[in-house]
Amino acid sequence: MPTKIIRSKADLAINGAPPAFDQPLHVGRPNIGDRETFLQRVNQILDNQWLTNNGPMVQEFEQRVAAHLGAKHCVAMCNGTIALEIAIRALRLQGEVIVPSWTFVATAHALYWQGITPVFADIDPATHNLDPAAVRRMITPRTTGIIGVHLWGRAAPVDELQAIADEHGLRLMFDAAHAFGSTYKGKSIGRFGACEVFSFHATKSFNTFEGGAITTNDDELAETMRLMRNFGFKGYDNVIHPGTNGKMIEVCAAMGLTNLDAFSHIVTANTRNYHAYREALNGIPDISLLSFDPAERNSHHYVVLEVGEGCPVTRDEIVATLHAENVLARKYFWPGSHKMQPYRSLFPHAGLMLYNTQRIAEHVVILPTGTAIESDTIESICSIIHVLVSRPS
Ligand code: T4K
Repeated sequence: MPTKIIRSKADLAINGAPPAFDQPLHVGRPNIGDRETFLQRVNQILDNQWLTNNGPMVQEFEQRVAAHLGAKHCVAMCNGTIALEIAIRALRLQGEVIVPSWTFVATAHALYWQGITPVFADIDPATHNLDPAAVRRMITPRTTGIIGVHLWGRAAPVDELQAIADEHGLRLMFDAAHAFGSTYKGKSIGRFGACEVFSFHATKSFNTFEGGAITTNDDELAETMRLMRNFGFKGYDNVIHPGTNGKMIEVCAAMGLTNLDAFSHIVTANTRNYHAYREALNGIPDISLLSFDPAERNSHHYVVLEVGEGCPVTRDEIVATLHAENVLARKYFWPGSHKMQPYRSLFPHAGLMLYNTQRIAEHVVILPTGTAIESDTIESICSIIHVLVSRPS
């Protein structure tokens, strides 16, 4: 609940007034489904005495997620980053792989961690997703694959990227960490490329505490990834493949099953919040919410505000003002992966090819959303921004 009404600049905490919120308002408070149902499932796990290693909850979770997304296989994992690493290995990527810089740094790290060079391609400023023409420019004889990211839950240009991959004999996979519940041309994300990788981290609209999954329609690939996530074991004492420990535990699957039951409610709350922000921010010069194709589904997990050059205040002034009010807006994914280590040192000139990425990185703010955010909270956040950009009275 906001603690004050903000009518003038004197009411802003950055100017000495008390903050609008007693408690920090985070961008990604976890969405939690029915607590009783979750606790019943946890009791079941304890009664079963089966806590991990492909237990019954994980198997049920995989079946339900695969059915939900219309994918043939879902291989549940301990988190999205390990899932990316396993997918990258299973596809035998090596040398150079083209990725956006404008994503969470895990996309690039999952490659670099395995001795593969992430080559950053620029984005389309209208969608924040990979620009196919930029991808073409980054292909070299060492390129083996492309990882498209469905940023903010909007599908990457799947068909165009697939055409480039086919033309050059490259593998294509997707980082779908933001895209659970999203569609591309009306079909659920989770069925495209060689495979797609989800994150079910606590802050995602659909969470399993920590967790992730790879979905694919390729039987052989699914089998390889199942081996890889469990040290390469095929039955007792029989290791037939190199592997790691990427297993999802039973409690995480229980959380996932419970949140899957609640998923439509979560999406409804996020969509309502998105429209409330849109309406309340209307009329501010050169401030806009990133818009999405209404014909496609999106869980509106992120509320992405773009602060243009024509806005009377900068993005950083907005962030500082909101933080003073206890609204912990984030600058995801500033400054871009190419400016984070080790990439900044390895590729100091990468920015020359990343004009749109660098520009967007200076202008984006992510605002709080999720089931815990009420409409009066959104009104209060937006009134802070309105007052900040208003001329002195
Ligand atoms: N690819 C992409 C495109 C991704 O976005 C991500 C993860 C991955 C791959 C890798 O998937 P995972 O390996 O994570 O499954 C967060 C998340 O840790 C990360 O999962 C997510 N993307 C990224 C976008 O955001 P931080 O460093 O911003 O997290 P943190 O701790 O600052 O939390 C974010 C907000 O949520 C804060 O305002 C606090 C609040 N919060 C957080 C947690 C953990 C809560 O209210 N409760 C909680 O339990 O990275």
